[in-house]
Amino acid sequence: SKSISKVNSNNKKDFVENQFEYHLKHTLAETPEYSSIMQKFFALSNTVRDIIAERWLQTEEKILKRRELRIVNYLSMEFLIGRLLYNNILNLQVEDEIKELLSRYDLTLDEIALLEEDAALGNGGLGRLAACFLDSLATLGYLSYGYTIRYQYGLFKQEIENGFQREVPDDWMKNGYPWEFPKPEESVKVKFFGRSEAYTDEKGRLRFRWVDTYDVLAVPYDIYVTGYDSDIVLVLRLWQPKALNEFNFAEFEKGNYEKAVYEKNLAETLCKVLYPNDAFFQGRELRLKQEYFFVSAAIQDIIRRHKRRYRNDLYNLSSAEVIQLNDTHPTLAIPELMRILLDEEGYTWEEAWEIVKNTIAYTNHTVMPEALEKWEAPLFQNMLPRHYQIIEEINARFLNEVAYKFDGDLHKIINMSVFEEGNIKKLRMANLCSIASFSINGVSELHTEILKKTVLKDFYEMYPEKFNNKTNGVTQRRWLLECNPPLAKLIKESIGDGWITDLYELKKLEIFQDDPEFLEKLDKAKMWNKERLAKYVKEKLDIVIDPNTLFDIQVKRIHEYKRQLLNILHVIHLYNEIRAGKHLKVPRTFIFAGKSAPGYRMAKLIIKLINSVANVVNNDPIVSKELKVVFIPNYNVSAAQIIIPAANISEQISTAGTEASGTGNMKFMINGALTIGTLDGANVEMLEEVGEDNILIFGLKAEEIEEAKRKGKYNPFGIYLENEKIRKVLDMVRTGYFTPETPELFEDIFETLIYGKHAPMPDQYFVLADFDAYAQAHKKIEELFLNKQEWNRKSLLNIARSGKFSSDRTIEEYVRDIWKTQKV
Ligand code: DL6
Repeated sequence: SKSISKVNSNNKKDFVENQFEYHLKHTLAETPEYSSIMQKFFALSNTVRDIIAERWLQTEEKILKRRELRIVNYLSMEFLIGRLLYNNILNLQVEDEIKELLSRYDLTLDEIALLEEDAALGNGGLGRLAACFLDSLATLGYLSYGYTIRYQYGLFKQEIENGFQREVPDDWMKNGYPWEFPKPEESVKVKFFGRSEAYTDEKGRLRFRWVDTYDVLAVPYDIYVTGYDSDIVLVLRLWQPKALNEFNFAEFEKGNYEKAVYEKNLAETLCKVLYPNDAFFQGRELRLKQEYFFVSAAIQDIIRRHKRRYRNDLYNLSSAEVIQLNDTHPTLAIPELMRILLDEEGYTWEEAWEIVKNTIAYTNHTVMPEALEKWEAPLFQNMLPRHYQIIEEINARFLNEVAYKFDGDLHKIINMSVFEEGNIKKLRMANLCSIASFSINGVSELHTEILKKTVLKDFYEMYPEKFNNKTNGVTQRRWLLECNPPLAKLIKESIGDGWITDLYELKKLEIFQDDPEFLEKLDKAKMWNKERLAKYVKEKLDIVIDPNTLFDIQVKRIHEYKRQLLNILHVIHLYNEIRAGKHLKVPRTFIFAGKSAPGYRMAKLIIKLINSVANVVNNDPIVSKELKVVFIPNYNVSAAQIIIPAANISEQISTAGTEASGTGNMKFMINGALTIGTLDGANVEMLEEVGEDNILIFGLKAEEIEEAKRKGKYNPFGIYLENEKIRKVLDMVRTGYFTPETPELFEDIFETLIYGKHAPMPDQYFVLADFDAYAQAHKKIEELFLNKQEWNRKSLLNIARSGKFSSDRTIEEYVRDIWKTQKV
């Protein structure tokens, strides 16, 4: 259409109107009058997409011209990006024009935006962090690419049936997805299985080639990620597998029927589904295939791009490209880059290794042993024989260095080797990453310290200079500007809008801490959010919750270490108190949401327990007047955007030393909730920023937990016997008070806590040890909430002092210490 000219601030309105009509007519073949609201959603998305496409063309030009800029490549199995329409509209600053356009059709932007499926290409914190990083990279103006898989099914949708979690497939692309641009001409071939063959090249050198493989094509689908008021976009490249050969007649002729269709089946199954485990490693063959598939495609892509930018020279790869591994899931980038440099580009081992170890950087996101990736050697060697061989060589050379550096210390050699010997030999991916990366970082100060002292201790001794901390952050564009309109408006009116791209600007709000009028306005903004959430709960669950009660919220994946159990046991205790006539000083609504991995028995039982307690509490005519419990099903990014702004209290109560950082904690803080939390992950830094009067810290510290474990003296059974409140609560759980129809249902919870059933020790997450301190902290919350003005003051200080927790700050630190690049 003639309107596809460059959009600028003068012609935004016309551009938006013209393109919207153009897309209704020509893309969807519909008239404005007869088109459905869904068709209007697509027409609008296409309109926004037109602006984005223009930005991409500008960006691409810069990539080719500004050759001095190092490009950031963020490799991640997960990008939990959520909905994009409203986000893009805000970033491109066309909100007013679009609202005006829609009003002519009697539509609001809110109702249109709701039609978009959440792209749930991630499980939780790790995937959402990757999405926040893209937002910050684009906003700050760093040339970058995200690489992942185009999962056909995102993370399952959660339904709650009779209190139990039920998983429903998430067919997120069923209506089509407006934000991707297929780029089939940039497809690459990815190989599996086969064998490594030695040969002598024309110069008489020994070389290897990978032969007799099964191959699939990796087809890229690009999502251009916009930044706030930014001229550039970045590329989130999703790889889609496609069969190269639908049917292999040669194999069929030989009677190898399975082989004849193997490649087709491989392509079909590879990217069917995202593994739904958060912080838990399951050594499945398909998962390894997924990891290799997207990593191989990404590395080939980076090399192709680099050759285009530098006319075939790869020597300078590490100064032009940096590859950040989001946890160990993309570790295969290391042997894959080696393989290409050695086998396909003809570099020597020393040359290739020099390039690899200056290009790759590694972020660790967990110290939990069950989350660390360890692949069985036979499975690995069979699927990736050439990579296995390369890893053996990397390891052998590395162990020589270890022996030299530590005087042949056998313990060090055993601990640091990529290979863990045993009944089944295994490959430890964190070790390979630590060997091959030039940077190793944790995601909060505490976590990085724990890494240096425990999981990666020996690597820290060997390469202290590689270690650094990068405390996580979240993007204030989504987690304040987009999700909390009344608060964003209030802040803009009082201190301007500098905070949208510099969150430290919020500090200026401190001048209002003793201004009753301002605090009143802050309270009103919170009330708006609480009312919105109450409406949402009524619609989803048909439960009435009162926005005047204190909203106490714990939303995150359900995991024993995150201790939703501690929260619900405390709720039971409050129920007992009320029943005994000790009324709450402040009526309270406890809100939970989160998914459990489908195979995680204990987490699923905890969901059922929360729902069973909710059922009893909410239907008790006396108790329900002052206490309500709700479990909101299907927690995802969009639900979080409604839930988090409504919180008065944010529950961040993981066992100290287990949560690497947390990012939900930061989202709540930015939205004015007070945190009740342990000294774990980034809570420690939140305390430093906000001051101890404005946060409720309780419970054992990481070193106390460590020591209790080491000494083996922790005795939860003793606590159960001595502490009447706890005993009463646990006995109710154990004997079926909340599920009289199935009285034994929760016995396992009791036995895990008291006897260590299915666990390495009784109550391994120290729920009972922290119970009293937690209950005390909750008492303090009640007292504080009675003084509304004082509460609002603390809420304001939480907002004002949240500047550090912007992902913009995190990204600037990655740039300064690791990526060493510059803005466009
Ligand atoms: O760094 C992002 C996020 C942290 O905020 C959470 O504390 C941490 O649990 C999570 N880690 C994982 C580990 N997955 N693996 N492997 O999801 O990372």
